[in-house]
Amino acid sequence: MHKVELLPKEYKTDTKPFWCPGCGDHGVLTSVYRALAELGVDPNYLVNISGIGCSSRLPYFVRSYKMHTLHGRAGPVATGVQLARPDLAILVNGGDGDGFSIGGGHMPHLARKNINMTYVLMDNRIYGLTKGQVSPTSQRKMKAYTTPYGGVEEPMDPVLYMLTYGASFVAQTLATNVKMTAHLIKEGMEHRGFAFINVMSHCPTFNTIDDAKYFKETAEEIQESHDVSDIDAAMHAVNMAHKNGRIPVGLLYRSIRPTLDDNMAELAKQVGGGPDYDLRKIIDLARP
Ligand SMILES: Cc1ncc(C[n+]2csc(CCOP(=O)(O)OP(=O)(O)O)c2C)c(N)n1
Ligand code: SF4
Repeated sequence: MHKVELLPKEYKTDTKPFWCPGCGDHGVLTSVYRALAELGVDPNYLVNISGIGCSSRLPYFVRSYKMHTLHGRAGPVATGVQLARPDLAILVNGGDGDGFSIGGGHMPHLARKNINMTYVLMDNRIYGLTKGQVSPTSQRKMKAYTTPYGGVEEPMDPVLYMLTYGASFVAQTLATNVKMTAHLIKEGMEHRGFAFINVMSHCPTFNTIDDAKYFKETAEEIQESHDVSDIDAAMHAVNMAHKNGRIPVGLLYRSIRPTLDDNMAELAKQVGGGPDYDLRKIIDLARP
């Protein structure tokens, strides 16, 4: 990673955040500034990529190269950037609808392939920017724009999915806990591999049941004795928390294995690939 020395405020852009007052996304942004400053990430070698939604506006406020892409497509776009330029630090942001509804087909493959990026999902359990429809993480009882009598489906759990998909770093935190969120984003960015951080980020405008108070009261810090290298222990911790009606927060799982760009570089080395490869050898294969 290319490093510089900057203060958190020096990662701000001239664009002032245009989220509603009290939105959890403000806390996520503060945490991103802190994490970048603590790591000393050089903004010239940082790419911040998002999908579509309130949460996906975050890159406008971060001093970096950036892409505000299409709904659900931040992951695949970021994959292209990462493979083309493995020397860049990649930070992806998006919402729960963006990541696990329309983007749900991409998520397993980012994790499975261990693409070297940090994915910070801002989970407000609702579609914010489109004015409050249920998302895949909404509680069933939530009455929202499209579910005036409450929902008819059970929610999914992003961290349990990510553990199953094979993410090499999985964590969960609260937008109101800037210290924990900044620390986990920093660790995620230091991690070589696919790092997934689910941030419970309240939406006071449209989600009245999963508010900041509810998230704070329901969060349960993962015990210090938890072994982060043990996938069974990570799944067990999430399942136990569910049983008790809690949301586990902290680092759940971390392991080291080759990333997709590592494996591609290794393969190219083995077969003698490189920019000077004699293309006539390939053309010769087609000769009768
Ligand atoms: C292909 C496509 N379908 C639908 C939309 C409309 N749309 C804009 S934002 C959004 C979802 C917002 O919810 P979420 O991703 O959870 O982010 P939040 O706004 O809550 O941060 C949708 C469906 C779109 N922009 N593109
Ligand atoms: S609608 Fe909700 S998620 Fe969007 S900016 Fe407002 S509070 Fe935040």
